[in-house]
Amino acid sequence: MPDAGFLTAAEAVLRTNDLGDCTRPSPRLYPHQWNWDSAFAAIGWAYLDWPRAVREVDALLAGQWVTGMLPQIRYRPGVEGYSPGPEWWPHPRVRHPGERTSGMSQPPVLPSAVYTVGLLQPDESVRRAWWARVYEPVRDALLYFSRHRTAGGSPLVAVIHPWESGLDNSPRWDFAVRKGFRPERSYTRADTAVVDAAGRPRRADYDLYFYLVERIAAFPVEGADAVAAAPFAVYDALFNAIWYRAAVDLNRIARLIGREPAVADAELRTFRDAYHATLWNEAAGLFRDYDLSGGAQIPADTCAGLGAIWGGLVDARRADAMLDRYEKRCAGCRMLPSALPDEPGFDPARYWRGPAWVNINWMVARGLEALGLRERATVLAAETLALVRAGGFFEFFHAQTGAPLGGPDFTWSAALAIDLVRRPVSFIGRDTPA
Ligand code: 2M8
Repeated sequence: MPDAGFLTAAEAVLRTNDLGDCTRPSPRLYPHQWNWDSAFAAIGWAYLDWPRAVREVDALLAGQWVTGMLPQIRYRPGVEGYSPGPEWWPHPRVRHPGERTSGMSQPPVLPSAVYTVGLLQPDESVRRAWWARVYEPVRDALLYFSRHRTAGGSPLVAVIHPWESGLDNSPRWDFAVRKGFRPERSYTRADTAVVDAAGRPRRADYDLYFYLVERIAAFPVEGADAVAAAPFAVYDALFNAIWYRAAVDLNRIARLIGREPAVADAELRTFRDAYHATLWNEAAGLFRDYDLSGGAQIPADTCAGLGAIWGGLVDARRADAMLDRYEKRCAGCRMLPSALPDEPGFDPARYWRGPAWVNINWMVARGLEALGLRERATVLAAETLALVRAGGFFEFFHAQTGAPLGGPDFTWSAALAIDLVRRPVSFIGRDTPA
């Protein structure tokens, strides 16, 4: 498909999912507003209709909690067909009464998205005024994690539900599924009525998900003691890399609007040191996740280990070597499989256990670009666009055949494809405002 037709098709996906102020991830599968999906959506909207990108961010912030937490899901009133619905979260501590949300968060992509969306506004005064308006709530959302989700003196942020990681059924979380937790109440799944169950998490995964929902709804996991005692508490390598990149991007905004840095340089250095000391695995040549209850790294290699490239937590040499090694281990795969085929638990067609995802590719490609690894970034961006051009704007793609899988008309697949076409990776430097 030539670019014009491709961009028109991508725009049609965003318009299909446009609910006025927010964009649902996919028509029937995900009918509410999701946190990192909306951040990616805002980047796509910024090319089509800049004020609409601003509305996307405002809608996401409308669900913010008094603690600063930005929820994983902001429920749309009266919309059914997703489980768990708002009835599983009876006491959302929202800033704006009447908002219904879930009680956990998701990877903090928003600050980086706000930075990018701002840069796509050509009028500097409009850009700066918008950044100044959203700066504080966006900063609160990021700092929520340092204030409430750390333990044992480490600055790394603990994720307390697989859904918070965004990579729900990643083989990294199998150790927790194996513990056999089950919720007290029975639950009904809605997802497998909409898409093929072979591409979704299994029943045992969902038992863990609902068990944790019940727990978190009853006792929020906030503060060092609660984090340390939580049934699921991990330092996710991708989530923490996204946090770091978000802090750096927020500091860039702060500088451009004349505010103090959101996170001081010394704190960033401490965070970076802890990230390397806790999560680097020399034998794998990759970062791994860390289980707080087991007090050890989780022995599973996945795309999350490449998150440091997006985060800017590694230099070009290290990034090059990490990717080289990753690619060698997935011969015969379409890039980037979300889990490695030589690992137990790999499944080329099941959600976050193998298939390639546009958002992961996009983050790694943009990270490579920022490190000056333009050739690698260009190859990955081209592979990503090739998957979408051939298969359509689906949720994910079979790790080996590239066949489109999961939900159709998927928002972030379209939004980030627009970004890759409109701002090719080779144009590094163009995003730096004068
Ligand atoms: C998936 O997660 C939701 C729960 O949050 C689900 O399976 O119902 C994940 O892929 C997540 O990363 C994504 O944000 C969400 C909506 O696209 O779907």
